Amino acid sequence: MARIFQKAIQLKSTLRYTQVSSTHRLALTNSPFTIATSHFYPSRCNTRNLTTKNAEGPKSSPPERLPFTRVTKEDLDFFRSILPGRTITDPDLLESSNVDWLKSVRGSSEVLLRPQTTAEVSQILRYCNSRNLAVNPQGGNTGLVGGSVPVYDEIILSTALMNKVLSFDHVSGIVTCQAGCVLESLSQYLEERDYIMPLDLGAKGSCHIGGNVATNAGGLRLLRYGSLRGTVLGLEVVFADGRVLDCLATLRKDNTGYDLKQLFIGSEGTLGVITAVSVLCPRKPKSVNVVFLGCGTFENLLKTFQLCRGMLGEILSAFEFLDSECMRLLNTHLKLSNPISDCPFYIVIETAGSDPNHDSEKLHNFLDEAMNAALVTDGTVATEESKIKALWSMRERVTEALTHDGFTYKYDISLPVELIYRLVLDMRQHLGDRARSVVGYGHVGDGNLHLNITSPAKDPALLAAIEPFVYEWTAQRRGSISAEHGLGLKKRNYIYYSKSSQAVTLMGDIKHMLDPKGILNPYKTLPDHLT
Ligand code: FAD
Ligand code: 2HG
Ligand code: ZN
Repeated sequence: MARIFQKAIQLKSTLRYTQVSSTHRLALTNSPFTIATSHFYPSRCNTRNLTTKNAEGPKSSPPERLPFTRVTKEDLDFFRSILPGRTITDPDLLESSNVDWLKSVRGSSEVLLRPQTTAEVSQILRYCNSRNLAVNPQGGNTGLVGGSVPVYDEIILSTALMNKVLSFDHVSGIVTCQAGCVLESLSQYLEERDYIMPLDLGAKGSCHIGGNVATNAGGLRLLRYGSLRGTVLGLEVVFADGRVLDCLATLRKDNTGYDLKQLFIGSEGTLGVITAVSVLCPRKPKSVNVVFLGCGTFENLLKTFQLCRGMLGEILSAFEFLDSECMRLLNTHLKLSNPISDCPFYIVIETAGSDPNHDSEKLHNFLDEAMNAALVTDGTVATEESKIKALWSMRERVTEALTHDGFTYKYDISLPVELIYRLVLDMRQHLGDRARSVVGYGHVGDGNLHLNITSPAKDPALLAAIEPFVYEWTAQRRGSISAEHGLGLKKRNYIYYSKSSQAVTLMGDIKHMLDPKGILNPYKTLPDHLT
């Protein structure tokens, strides 16, 4: 490990090897962050694609409660009869399911259902549909757009007890499991069998595979293994009326008709409840290296990315970045110290391959080249698991650090990669000293920027300065206003910045066909006039 950098040091003295001494796991527990007393609602919208139906633009006021039935004692009796001991009505136990991870959105559900089987999910939905009771599907509740918690009194249907692995094929590496398997547990299960999940993200200790599929989560390995749209081979889904759609294929190739599972990947619980998933998993790499580098300019960071793709090729598994403002928040709020010297930008590169010598050589050649071209100014490398984790935490824990900085306005933007940091610079200039912090980090390899802006408290004037500026900036460059987190409650009315009115109308038609009463995750994903 050190050898790579020792050789590098001989070539360029500015780059040094630093020992990373400690590891940190993401704590998805209570943060001192204040819970907003009302929902967060977007205030404006571009009128670029608005039809006459919504010509006034999205409302800043909360959506009104739709006329769903309120849960009665008879309803509770029914739920208790099919889910004895798993029908939760104790307000203390319901508390954490009513509030999102960011503590920015709160619902007031009085019932949490914890089914264990697909048959139970089917019974619940058939009943709710017949009674016109609204339902909020919930996985690990780590979603960042307010989609995972009720808006009003929707019944929460949790997949927490649907956590069984159903089968694993050692030859193909295809795992089939229930939707409530926690991503990290699945990863451990697979690693014991010499495979890994194609997906990894900072919330892995809490998020469920069903929630990952429902949000089409991207994460840290998308650059290497592609999106869940490619690696999910099959799904089992329960419709709003209780019918079960069995698309739980375990085939890599199947062109018989429409690929229906794609409708549910990224549908955020609005079209059906995902109850089981089959996923194609890569082999566990025999050698993993993580490099943490410092860069003087974003231009050099992009050049490093290009060089890296060319020289590391098939062993490159992640290329992530954070700016110096993120580093400041990690230092201040989480007491994580910078493993290298201070720089405007930091890069986390991971390689994963099958031959340690071959990978070392490739990495070493790449680092030589990056230093000789003066693209990077400092760096450290890790091959040992605990040190790898410590370096990754510098990237994975930025979201957590932000929750300690104040009220956070989050933007998850997809753009041509050369433009991603320009938005951060323009936003800083646009806001002047009105924000506490304006930070940029994300998945460079995927052209995905996480722009986060904090203020001491919720600040409507600041929000009005950020939006619609951020959405217009993105739409003008044909970017996406939600690269990987989805639209949920918070972004639903901004969909027209990234999708044509024809596309949104078709989405509404599909929603109506699969869930005519609109009981599944109402007020989410689709704009108000289609929910
Ligand atoms: P939840 O939050 O419970 O739900 C999310 C949405 O999916 C909701 O609309 C819900 O109704 C729906 N849903 C959940 N389960 C089902 C189901 N079985 N059937 C139908 N609908 C369902 N996202 C990324 O894309 N990349 C990242 O790198 C990333 N990093 C994160 C890091 C942190 C620290 C945190 C807190 C979040 C991060 N996220 C990231 C956000 C992300 O969307 C998720 O964490 C994850 O995919 C959500 O899974 P979950 O089980 O928590 O779903
Ligand atoms: C990440 O990549 C997540 O770390 C979270 O997608 C991003 O908090 C965010 O803005
Ligand atoms: Zn992300």
